[in-house]
Amino acid sequence: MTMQRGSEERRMEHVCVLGLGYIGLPTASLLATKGFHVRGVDVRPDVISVVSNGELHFHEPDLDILVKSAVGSGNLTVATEPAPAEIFIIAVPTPVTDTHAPDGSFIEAAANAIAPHLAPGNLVILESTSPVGMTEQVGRRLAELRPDLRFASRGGGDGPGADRVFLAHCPERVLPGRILRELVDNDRIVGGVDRVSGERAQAFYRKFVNGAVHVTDSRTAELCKLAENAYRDVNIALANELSLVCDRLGIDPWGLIDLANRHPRVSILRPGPGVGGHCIAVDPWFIVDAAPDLTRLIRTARDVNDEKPAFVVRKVLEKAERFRDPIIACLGLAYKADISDLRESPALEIVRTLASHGSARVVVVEPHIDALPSALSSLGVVQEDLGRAVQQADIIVLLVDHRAFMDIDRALLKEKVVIDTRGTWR
Ligand code: SAJ
Repeated sequence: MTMQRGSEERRMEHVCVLGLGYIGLPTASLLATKGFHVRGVDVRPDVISVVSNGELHFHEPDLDILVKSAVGSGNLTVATEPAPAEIFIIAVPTPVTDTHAPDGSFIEAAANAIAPHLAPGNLVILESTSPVGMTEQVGRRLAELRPDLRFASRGGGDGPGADRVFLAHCPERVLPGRILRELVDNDRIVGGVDRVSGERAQAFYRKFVNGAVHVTDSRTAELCKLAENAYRDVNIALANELSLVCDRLGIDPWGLIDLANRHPRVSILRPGPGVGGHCIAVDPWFIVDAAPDLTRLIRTARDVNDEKPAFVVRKVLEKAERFRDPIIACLGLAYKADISDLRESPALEIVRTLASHGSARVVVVEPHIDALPSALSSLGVVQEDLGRAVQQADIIVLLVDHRAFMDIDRALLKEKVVIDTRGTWR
């Protein structure tokens, strides 16, 4: 018995991680430093070449050190193709289509890629945020491609037998900017397609997670992740809606919310220029898509948050009317503070709309990126350092509360029109 458990543990040591992005790369690197042999896979050769040199293709605090040590130890190797392993982790993007339906094509491509390498007893874990039912769909796809194997299925045989391929959903929950800490410390939700799949996935996560690992079924785990992000979106929508009311009534929204939050059962988030990133601005749509007739609140929250950038643009243009050839300095492009990620960024949308309006010269300060995206440079937007941008600007729009903008000498702002969308300089 002991022998058997010992050999099982040894077999569990090879992990193949599909997708070396914000979740896959930290996960693969962490596992490699925790005694697993990890194959990291990405379809982009440029990502493979950067990571194989122990470097990063995006910014995340301290991740460079972890990746270097994982690659340097030889426990993390990277390639564009998967290899046989005991555990496969799928961590690829799940965007929404133009009609706000979930796009599972990257997950399907990952399933297609691992299918030839699967063997009885393997565990396939879907970490990508997924619409309800996706983990089972991955199982069905794999079963089509590998009719020679048995796959765990809901309501299927629940015996302990190691002869089938196990399937679980374990949604990632880490906050960009704090990924390494949260990867280890956060509780995890593990949803098995059947009971044994859940237990196997739980045993795996317990090897490197300090938080509790809660087991449920795959559909509950899928909806749980979506519910977490929808909760945050709805809360931010309340803050953003209050900020519009405050603007009309001449009240400081951040001060108001600070006071309201002194109530022991009130915890309103912060209003801002809108909600960005690849998670909160996207995932609530998966719930709406699953039950459009039941999700008025979630949908409205999405609309409220999506309309906030246009409100900011109107405010800026109103102020710009006072000047003949105004220069607008926009501080920050990322979707939130102290990161370089521009995905779904409201700041980017605001800068693009202001620049396309054509009535002002727009300069941008974004300390976390080297070059502006072509969507902005093609409109004549230029990047400046903070000092020069502030000095030449008539209007300063603070879009992201990067630490770099906090300690600006307030005297420099005195003669300027300042629009602070984050309440940073209050
Ligand atoms: N934002 C506000 N006001 C706030 C908080 C955030 O306007 O008070 C804005 C941010 O500026 C940003 C957007 O919301 O544009 C989203 O930022 P975020 O920090 O709330 O969340 P994400 O998208 O970076 O990460 C979220 C996290 N989910 C939750 O906190 C419930 C993270 O734990 C998830 O792992 C991640 O989504 C994901 O990958 O799903």
